[in-house]
Amino acid sequence: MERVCVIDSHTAGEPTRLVVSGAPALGGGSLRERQRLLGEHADWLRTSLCLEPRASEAAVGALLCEPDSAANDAAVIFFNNNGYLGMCGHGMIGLVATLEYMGRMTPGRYRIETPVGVVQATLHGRGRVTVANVASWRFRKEVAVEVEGYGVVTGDIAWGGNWFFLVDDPGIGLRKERLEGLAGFAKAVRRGLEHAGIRGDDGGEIDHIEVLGEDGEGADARNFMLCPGGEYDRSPCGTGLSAKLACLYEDGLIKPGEVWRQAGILGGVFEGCITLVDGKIIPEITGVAFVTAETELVFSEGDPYRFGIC
Ligand code: PYC
Repeated sequence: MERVCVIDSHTAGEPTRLVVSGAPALGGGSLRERQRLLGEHADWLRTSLCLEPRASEAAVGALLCEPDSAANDAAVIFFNNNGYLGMCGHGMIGLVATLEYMGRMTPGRYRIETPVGVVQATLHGRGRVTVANVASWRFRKEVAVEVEGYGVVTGDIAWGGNWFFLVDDPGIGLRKERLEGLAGFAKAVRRGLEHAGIRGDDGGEIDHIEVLGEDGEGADARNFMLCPGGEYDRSPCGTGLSAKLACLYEDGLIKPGEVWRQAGILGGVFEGCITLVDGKIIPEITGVAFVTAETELVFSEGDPYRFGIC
């Protein structure tokens, strides 16, 4: 087994682990095809990077790839402890900040492919990045779902590069001291959605649950985000903020260009606004990432957990 080198960063506390060497060859197919090959034939990369004993289960892995189109600068596949992501906002900020750290990007604007579309990332310098995300929209408003222990709960279903169910805090308290209660509620909501067969408009699973409320510390709102693998997002979640911005715009609560400051459960803030392009909502998310480690993963012969505790 080859050694794999990674560079770690965090964006508002949420880790991103960029593979810089040792990744398996995925051939020259489309990015979606390469994502499929990675999942089917080389999932060891994801499990080794994102699971114990090498990682915190909150880690999002990023594999930098050649773009499908010469019009784009790069392509990336994101993955986590559970599987593969369409897009990842904090991860995109982490990727660009890491490429700056490596001397491979200087301030400017870059077009980066993801399996769900092209995003534009603007590196401002010193790890500060604005991501103009894929088009985002609200699919359904005020969807009622039966949630065990909470009765009927209503929320919106929106796309921000992943599928989200956005629901108000039922009174648990959006504070990190309440993580257990928030996670319990969000997991119950997810089970309720699954049980009721409620999905996104493409039949996609709604695998991110965003619990929202007031911030109380100066931001416009605070969230708790349950990720697909049962972990919570330490950051305000870029794709979740995109989904929220789409809902705010559709409710007439923000105008194009108006800044919305979204705090995550640890208090880190992303700034977001929207622009309209051909009538579509394009969220722009700004945050900062910091590089934390350069690591070489070793796959020791005989180690039963060399590909992670699966
Ligand atoms: O920032 O979009 C995001 C994200 C998705 C999952 C974890 N972070």
